[in-house]
Amino acid sequence: MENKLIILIVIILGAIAIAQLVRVYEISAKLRKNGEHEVSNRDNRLNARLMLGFMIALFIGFIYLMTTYGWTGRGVAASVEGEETDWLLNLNFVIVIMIFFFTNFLLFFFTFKYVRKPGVKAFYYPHNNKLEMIWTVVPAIVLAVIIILGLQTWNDLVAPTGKEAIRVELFSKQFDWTARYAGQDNTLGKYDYKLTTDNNELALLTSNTIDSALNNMLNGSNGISRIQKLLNNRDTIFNDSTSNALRADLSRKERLYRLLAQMKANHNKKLDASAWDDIIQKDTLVLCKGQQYEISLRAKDVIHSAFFMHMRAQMNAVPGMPTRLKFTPSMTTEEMRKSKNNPAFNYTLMCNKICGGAHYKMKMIVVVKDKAAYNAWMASKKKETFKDKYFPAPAAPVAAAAMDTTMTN
Ligand SMILES: [Cu+2]
Repeated sequence: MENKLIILIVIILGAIAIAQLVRVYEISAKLRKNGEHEVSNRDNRLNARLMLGFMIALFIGFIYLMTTYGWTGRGVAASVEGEETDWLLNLNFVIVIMIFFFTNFLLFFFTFKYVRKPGVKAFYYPHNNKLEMIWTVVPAIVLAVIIILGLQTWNDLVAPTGKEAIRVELFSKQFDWTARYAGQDNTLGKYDYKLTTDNNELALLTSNTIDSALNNMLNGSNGISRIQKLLNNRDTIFNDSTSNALRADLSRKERLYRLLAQMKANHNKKLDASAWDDIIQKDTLVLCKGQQYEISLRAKDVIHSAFFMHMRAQMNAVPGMPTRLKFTPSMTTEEMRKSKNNPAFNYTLMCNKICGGAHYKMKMIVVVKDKAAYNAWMASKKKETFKDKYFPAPAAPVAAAAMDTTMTN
């Protein structure tokens, strides 16, 4: 606090000092009886040389930063697709840096070279078609090349993956990620938000989860039966706002109940298997080197964005709008640790959309293993499928908190 005050005072005093200096200069110019617009030859030449000096300092500083912080400061890409993206970004950097040097050289060198000289009149040169043509056509071509290459890379990145890609879903909510592997059949089970219950956080769609959601809606602690009972109880008198709220809640739940009943009627039991074998994984996302992944993104509440910085992959997770991204890890965590000379390094998945108060800590550790280690890890998860986790639960999985989360969606 005190530091800030001192800094503020210094800034204010500095501004006053500059204003005073300008005043002094103006008065002294008046005393010398020439206007301040008449700059002496000596001043002009000094300024011209300073321009040149500034240019050299700017270029040296730029090159120093580029070499110290490593070209673009990104480090190596950790995915096959990321290398492509990096190549494109590097190309853009090369173009931008060339233009940076060229235009700044012209700006400062010309101010130096064409400094005002006594007796020399400025050359009047209003128009040149050829020049106009050059500085229109050349940037147009360069931009076209950048855009076409960019579109190609983008199309590659969002093109559907083949069967060999492993399907993983990332479920995002304030403020964490949950990964769901497609399991043995490599097909992600379907889901519907209305099926959200305590032991089915990802709202996966199976015959059992529909039954359980129906049961919950009817007999849950805040279910339809209880609200009806409350409203019909003649011993209790509610004020208007309470009874209106109860009635609104009841009609919403009845509507949801009808939708769930419809879902049950239309449900194809054959779909159950694709959901049962899914593996739900919190905290750590484990991936296999050299294996392509198709990552589907889902958001429960607000827009999040899955950002795999080292894989150069990012995609928004939007409520109600399925999105996906794909990449193939090309370096294991161990290899990256060695290359960075940092034994504590870990890949991370971070949320890159400011999604609320704890956005900054919405992340997941990503571990890339080689094939053997990955397969061993997968094998260890075999008994942790959605089915394994769902069925040890009590037969009627109704919990007080479940109702609330279901209903506020
Ligand atoms: Cu987020």
